[in-house]
Amino acid sequence: MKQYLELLSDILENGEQKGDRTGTGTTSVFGRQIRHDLSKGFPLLTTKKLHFKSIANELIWFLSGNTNVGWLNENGVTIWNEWATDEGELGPVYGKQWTAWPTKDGGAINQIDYVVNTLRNNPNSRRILFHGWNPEYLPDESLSPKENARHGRMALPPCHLLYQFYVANNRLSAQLYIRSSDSFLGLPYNIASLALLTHMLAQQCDLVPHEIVVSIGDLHAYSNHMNQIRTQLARDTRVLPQLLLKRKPQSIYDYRFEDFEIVGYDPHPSIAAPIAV
Ligand code: UFP
Repeated sequence: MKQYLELLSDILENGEQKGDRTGTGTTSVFGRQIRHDLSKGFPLLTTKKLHFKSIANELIWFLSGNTNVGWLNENGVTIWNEWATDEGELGPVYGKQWTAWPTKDGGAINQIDYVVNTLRNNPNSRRILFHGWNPEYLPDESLSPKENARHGRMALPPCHLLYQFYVANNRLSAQLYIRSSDSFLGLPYNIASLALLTHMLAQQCDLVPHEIVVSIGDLHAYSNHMNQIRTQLARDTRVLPQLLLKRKPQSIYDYRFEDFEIVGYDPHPSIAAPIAV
Protein backbone atom coordinates (compact mmCIF):
# COMPACT_ATOMS: atom_id res chain seq x y z
CA MET A 1 0.00 0.00 0.00
CA LYS A 2 2.60 2.48 -1.12
CA GLN A 3 -0.22 4.75 -2.27
CA TYR A 4 -1.38 5.15 1.31
CA LEU A 5 2.07 6.31 2.42
CA GLU A 6 2.17 8.65 -0.58
CA LEU A 7 -1.07 10.23 0.60
CA LEU A 8 0.41 10.79 4.06
CA SER A 9 3.44 12.50 2.46
CA ASP A 10 1.11 14.51 0.25
CA ILE A 11 -0.69 15.84 3.35
CA LEU A 12 2.61 16.77 5.03
CA GLU A 13 3.92 18.47 1.88
CA ASN A 14 0.82 20.12 0.46
CA GLY A 15 -1.63 20.31 3.36
CA GLU A 16 -3.06 23.51 4.73
CA GLN A 17 -3.62 24.20 8.41
CA LYS A 18 -7.27 23.96 9.20
CA GLY A 19 -9.32 24.19 12.37
CA ASP A 20 -11.92 21.50 12.90
CA ARG A 21 -15.00 20.60 14.87
CA THR A 22 -13.03 18.70 17.51
CA GLY A 23 -10.70 21.63 18.26
CA THR A 24 -7.62 19.46 17.65
CA GLY A 25 -6.36 21.17 14.49
CA THR A 26 -5.50 19.44 11.23
CA THR A 27 -3.30 19.61 8.16
CA SER A 28 -5.61 18.95 5.24
CA VAL A 29 -5.80 18.42 1.48
CA PHE A 30 -8.96 18.12 -0.62
CA GLY A 31 -9.89 15.58 -3.27
CA ARG A 32 -7.61 12.54 -3.33
CA GLN A 33 -7.93 8.95 -4.56
CA ILE A 34 -6.44 5.52 -3.87
CA ARG A 35 -7.01 2.48 -6.08
CA HIS A 36 -6.08 -1.10 -5.38
CA ASP A 37 -6.34 -4.29 -7.43
CA LEU A 38 -7.69 -6.95 -5.06
CA SER A 39 -6.00 -9.73 -7.06
CA LYS A 40 -2.72 -8.33 -5.66
CA GLY A 41 -3.67 -9.06 -2.07
CA PHE A 42 -5.93 -7.83 0.69
CA PRO A 43 -5.29 -4.15 1.49
CA LEU A 44 -4.58 -4.39 5.19
CA LEU A 45 -1.78 -1.95 6.08
CA THR A 46 1.58 -3.54 6.68
CA THR A 47 3.31 -0.42 8.06
CA LYS A 48 1.34 -0.80 11.27
CA LYS A 49 -0.78 -3.59 12.67
CA LEU A 50 -4.53 -3.24 12.12
CA HIS A 51 -7.17 -5.05 14.15
CA PHE A 52 -8.95 -6.96 11.38
CA LYS A 53 -11.50 -8.30 13.83
CA SER A 54 -12.82 -4.77 14.46
CA ILE A 55 -13.03 -4.08 10.74
CA ALA A 56 -14.89 -7.32 9.99
CA ASN A 57 -17.25 -7.17 12.94
CA GLU A 58 -18.07 -3.52 12.30
CA LEU A 59 -19.02 -4.39 8.71
CA ILE A 60 -21.14 -7.37 9.84
CA TRP A 61 -22.79 -5.01 12.33
CA PHE A 62 -23.51 -2.40 9.62
CA LEU A 63 -25.09 -5.08 7.43
CA SER A 64 -27.26 -6.30 10.31
CA GLY A 65 -28.83 -2.84 10.52
CA ASN A 66 -27.89 -2.61 14.21
CA THR A 67 -27.11 0.86 15.60
CA ASN A 68 -26.41 -0.08 19.22
CA VAL A 69 -22.83 -0.68 20.38
CA GLY A 70 -23.91 -3.62 22.59
CA TRP A 71 -23.31 -6.27 19.92
CA LEU A 72 -20.01 -4.64 18.93
CA ASN A 73 -18.80 -4.66 22.52
CA GLU A 74 -19.76 -8.32 22.95
CA ASN A 75 -17.65 -9.00 19.87
CA GLY A 76 -14.57 -7.11 21.02
CA VAL A 77 -15.13 -3.84 19.14
CA THR A 78 -15.09 -0.60 21.12
CA ILE A 79 -14.38 1.95 18.36
CA TRP A 80 -17.89 3.43 18.53
CA ASN A 81 -18.27 3.71 22.31
CA GLU A 82 -17.25 7.38 22.67
CA TRP A 83 -20.31 8.53 20.77
CA ALA A 84 -22.99 6.23 22.18
CA THR A 85 -25.62 7.02 24.84
CA ASP A 86 -25.52 5.19 28.18
CA GLU A 87 -27.86 2.67 26.57
CA GLY A 88 -25.39 2.18 23.71
CA GLU A 89 -27.49 3.93 21.07
CA LEU A 90 -25.96 5.85 18.17
CA GLY A 91 -29.14 6.97 16.42
CA PRO A 92 -29.88 6.04 12.78
CA VAL A 93 -26.22 5.68 11.67
CA TYR A 94 -24.79 3.56 8.85
CA GLY A 95 -26.58 0.22 9.31
CA LYS A 96 -29.99 1.84 9.60
CA GLN A 97 -29.57 3.87 6.40
CA TRP A 98 -28.02 0.95 4.51
CA THR A 99 -30.72 -1.59 5.32
CA ALA A 100 -33.77 0.41 6.44
CA TRP A 101 -33.68 3.91 4.95
CA PRO A 102 -36.92 5.39 6.34
CA THR A 103 -39.59 6.37 3.81
CA LYS A 104 -42.28 9.01 4.08
CA ASP A 105 -45.04 6.43 4.48
CA GLY A 106 -43.37 4.82 7.50
CA GLY A 107 -41.73 2.03 5.51
CA ALA A 108 -38.08 1.26 4.95
CA ILE A 109 -35.85 0.68 1.93
CA ASN A 110 -33.14 -1.95 2.08
CA GLN A 111 -30.42 -0.50 -0.15
CA ILE A 112 -28.19 -3.56 0.31
CA ASP A 113 -30.91 -5.85 -1.07
CA TYR A 114 -31.14 -3.51 -4.06
CA VAL A 115 -27.38 -3.71 -4.65
CA VAL A 116 -27.26 -7.52 -4.38
CA ASN A 117 -30.30 -7.94 -6.63
CA THR A 118 -28.98 -5.53 -9.22
CA LEU A 119 -25.53 -7.13 -9.25
CA ARG A 120 -27.22 -10.47 -9.92
CA ASN A 121 -29.89 -9.39 -12.38
CA ASN A 122 -28.62 -6.27 -14.11
CA PRO A 123 -24.86 -6.08 -13.64
CA ASN A 124 -24.46 -3.57 -16.48
CA SER A 125 -26.48 -1.04 -14.53
CA ARG A 126 -24.79 2.28 -13.79
CA ARG A 127 -27.06 2.70 -10.78
CA ILE A 128 -25.65 0.07 -8.46
CA LEU A 129 -25.02 2.11 -5.34
CA PHE A 130 -26.10 2.74 -1.80
CA HIS A 131 -25.89 5.95 0.19
CA GLY A 132 -25.59 6.75 3.88
CA TRP A 133 -26.16 10.53 3.77
CA ASN A 134 -29.78 10.99 4.80
CA PRO A 135 -30.15 14.74 5.51
CA GLU A 136 -33.34 14.33 7.54
CA TYR A 137 -31.45 12.40 10.22
CA LEU A 138 -28.13 14.26 10.29
CA PRO A 139 -27.07 15.54 13.71
CA ASP A 140 -28.28 18.90 14.94
CA GLU A 141 -24.87 20.56 15.29
CA SER A 142 -25.94 22.49 18.39
CA LEU A 143 -26.29 19.17 20.25
CA SER A 144 -23.66 16.65 21.35
CA PRO A 145 -23.42 13.24 19.63
CA LYS A 146 -25.13 11.54 22.59
CA GLU A 147 -27.93 14.12 22.68
CA ASN A 148 -28.48 13.63 18.97
CA ALA A 149 -28.70 9.87 19.42
CA ARG A 150 -31.21 10.37 22.23
CA HIS A 151 -33.32 12.51 19.90
CA GLY A 152 -33.38 9.93 17.11
CA ARG A 153 -30.70 11.61 15.02
CA MET A 154 -27.33 10.23 14.00
CA ALA A 155 -24.63 10.68 16.68
CA LEU A 156 -22.16 11.31 13.80
CA PRO A 157 -22.91 11.92 10.14
CA PRO A 158 -21.46 9.23 7.90
CA CYS A 159 -17.85 9.69 6.78
CA HIS A 160 -17.87 6.87 4.23
CA LEU A 161 -21.10 7.54 2.47
CA LEU A 162 -21.50 6.60 -1.15
CA TYR A 163 -20.68 3.08 -2.34
CA GLN A 164 -20.92 2.35 -6.06
CA PHE A 165 -20.34 -1.00 -7.75
CA TYR A 166 -19.31 -1.82 -11.30
CA VAL A 167 -19.26 -5.11 -13.18
CA ALA A 168 -17.37 -5.79 -16.41
CA ASN A 169 -16.11 -9.14 -17.63
CA ASN A 170 -17.62 -10.84 -14.59
CA ARG A 171 -15.35 -8.80 -12.32
CA LEU A 172 -16.67 -6.60 -9.50
CA SER A 173 -15.16 -3.21 -8.69
CA ALA A 174 -16.24 -0.78 -6.01
CA GLN A 175 -15.77 2.89 -5.40
CA LEU A 176 -16.33 4.61 -2.08
CA TYR A 177 -16.63 8.32 -1.43
CA ILE A 178 -15.37 9.44 1.99
CA ARG A 179 -16.29 13.07 2.72
CA SER A 180 -13.90 13.39 5.67
CA SER A 181 -11.01 11.07 6.37
CA ASP A 182 -8.72 10.84 9.39
CA SER A 183 -5.70 9.70 7.41
CA PHE A 184 -3.95 7.96 10.29
CA LEU A 185 -6.77 6.24 12.20
CA GLY A 186 -9.81 6.12 9.93
CA LEU A 187 -8.58 5.65 6.38
CA PRO A 188 -6.78 2.30 6.80
CA TYR A 189 -9.99 0.88 8.32
CA ASN A 190 -12.19 2.32 5.61
CA ILE A 191 -9.99 0.87 2.84
CA ALA A 192 -9.97 -2.61 4.38
CA SER A 193 -13.71 -2.51 5.06
CA LEU A 194 -14.47 -1.60 1.43
CA ALA A 195 -12.23 -4.43 0.26
CA LEU A 196 -13.97 -6.91 2.55
CA LEU A 197 -17.42 -5.80 1.43
CA THR A 198 -16.35 -6.16 -2.20
CA HIS A 199 -15.12 -9.73 -1.57
CA MET A 200 -18.40 -10.60 0.18
CA LEU A 201 -20.60 -9.14 -2.56
CA ALA A 202 -18.51 -10.85 -5.22
CA GLN A 203 -18.91 -14.18 -3.46
CA GLN A 204 -22.67 -13.73 -3.10
CA CYS A 205 -23.12 -12.70 -6.74
CA ASP A 206 -20.63 -15.15 -8.33
CA LEU A 207 -18.29 -12.41 -9.48
CA VAL A 208 -14.53 -12.04 -9.21
CA PRO A 209 -13.33 -9.21 -6.93
CA HIS A 210 -11.38 -6.72 -9.00
CA GLU A 211 -10.54 -3.15 -8.10
CA ILE A 212 -11.43 -0.85 -5.23
CA VAL A 213 -11.26 2.90 -5.56
CA VAL A 214 -11.44 5.23 -2.58
CA SER A 215 -12.21 8.88 -3.31
CA ILE A 216 -11.73 11.31 -0.47
CA GLY A 217 -12.98 14.86 0.16
CA ASP A 218 -11.25 16.40 3.20
CA LEU A 219 -8.21 14.21 3.85
CA HIS A 220 -6.51 15.29 7.04
CA ALA A 221 -3.82 14.57 9.59
CA TYR A 222 -4.66 15.60 13.15
CA SER A 223 -1.98 17.72 14.81
CA ASN A 224 -1.58 15.07 17.55
CA HIS A 225 -0.87 12.31 14.99
CA MET A 226 2.18 13.90 13.38
CA ASN A 227 4.82 11.86 15.20
CA GLN A 228 2.91 8.66 14.51
CA ILE A 229 2.67 9.56 10.82
CA ARG A 230 6.41 10.19 10.63
CA THR A 231 7.05 6.84 12.33
CA GLN A 232 4.89 5.13 9.77
CA LEU A 233 6.52 6.90 6.82
CA ALA A 234 9.90 5.62 7.97
CA ARG A 235 8.74 2.00 7.70
CA ASP A 236 9.01 -0.26 4.65
CA THR A 237 5.88 -1.81 3.19
CA ARG A 238 5.65 -5.61 3.27
CA VAL A 239 3.85 -8.23 1.18
CA LEU A 240 0.07 -7.90 1.51
CA PRO A 241 -1.91 -10.69 3.15
CA GLN A 242 -4.65 -12.70 1.42
CA LEU A 243 -8.27 -12.96 2.47
CA LEU A 244 -9.83 -16.42 2.52
CA LEU A 245 -13.61 -16.81 2.63
CA LYS A 246 -14.06 -20.14 4.35
CA ARG A 247 -17.76 -20.62 3.64
CA LYS A 248 -20.40 -19.22 1.32
CA PRO A 249 -23.13 -17.95 3.65
CA GLN A 250 -26.81 -17.98 2.59
CA SER A 251 -26.90 -14.24 2.06
CA ILE A 252 -24.87 -11.05 2.49
CA TYR A 253 -26.41 -10.80 6.00
CA ASP A 254 -25.19 -14.19 7.22
CA TYR A 255 -21.43 -13.67 7.47
CA ARG A 256 -19.71 -14.28 10.79
CA PHE A 257 -16.20 -13.28 11.77
CA GLU A 258 -15.17 -16.96 11.67
CA ASP A 259 -15.93 -17.03 7.93
CA PHE A 260 -12.88 -14.86 7.24
CA GLU A 261 -9.25 -15.74 7.47
CA ILE A 262 -6.40 -13.34 6.86
CA VAL A 263 -3.37 -15.31 5.72
CA GLY A 264 0.21 -14.09 5.67
CA TYR A 265 -0.26 -10.84 7.58
CA ASP A 266 3.13 -9.74 8.88
CA PRO A 267 2.81 -6.05 9.75
CA HIS A 268 5.06 -3.70 11.66
CA PRO A 269 3.80 -3.16 15.24
CA SER A 270 0.68 -1.08 15.91
CA ILE A 271 1.10 2.65 16.64
CA ALA A 272 -1.13 4.18 19.31
CA ALA A 273 -2.76 7.55 18.61
CA PRO A 274 -5.52 9.58 20.33
CA ILE A 275 -8.86 9.72 18.52
CA ALA A 276 -10.55 13.10 18.03
CA VAL A 277 -14.09 13.04 19.46
N1 UFP B 1 -13.60 9.26 10.44
C1 UFP B 1 -12.93 8.55 9.44
N2 UFP B 1 -13.50 7.39 9.00
C2 UFP B 1 -14.65 6.90 9.53
C3 UFP B 1 -15.31 7.63 10.54
C4 UFP B 1 -14.74 8.79 10.97
O1 UFP B 1 -11.88 8.94 8.97
O2 UFP B 1 -15.12 5.84 9.09
F1 UFP B 1 -16.47 7.19 11.05
C5 UFP B 1 -13.02 10.54 10.93
C6 UFP B 1 -12.98 11.65 9.94
C7 UFP B 1 -12.99 12.88 10.84
C8 UFP B 1 -13.90 12.46 11.98
O3 UFP B 1 -11.67 13.10 11.36
O4 UFP B 1 -13.82 11.04 12.01
C9 UFP B 1 -15.35 12.88 11.77
O5 UFP B 1 -15.50 14.25 12.00
P1 UFP B 1 -16.38 15.20 11.06
O6 UFP B 1 -17.79 14.67 11.09
O7 UFP B 1 -16.26 16.56 11.67
O8 UFP B 1 -15.80 15.14 9.66
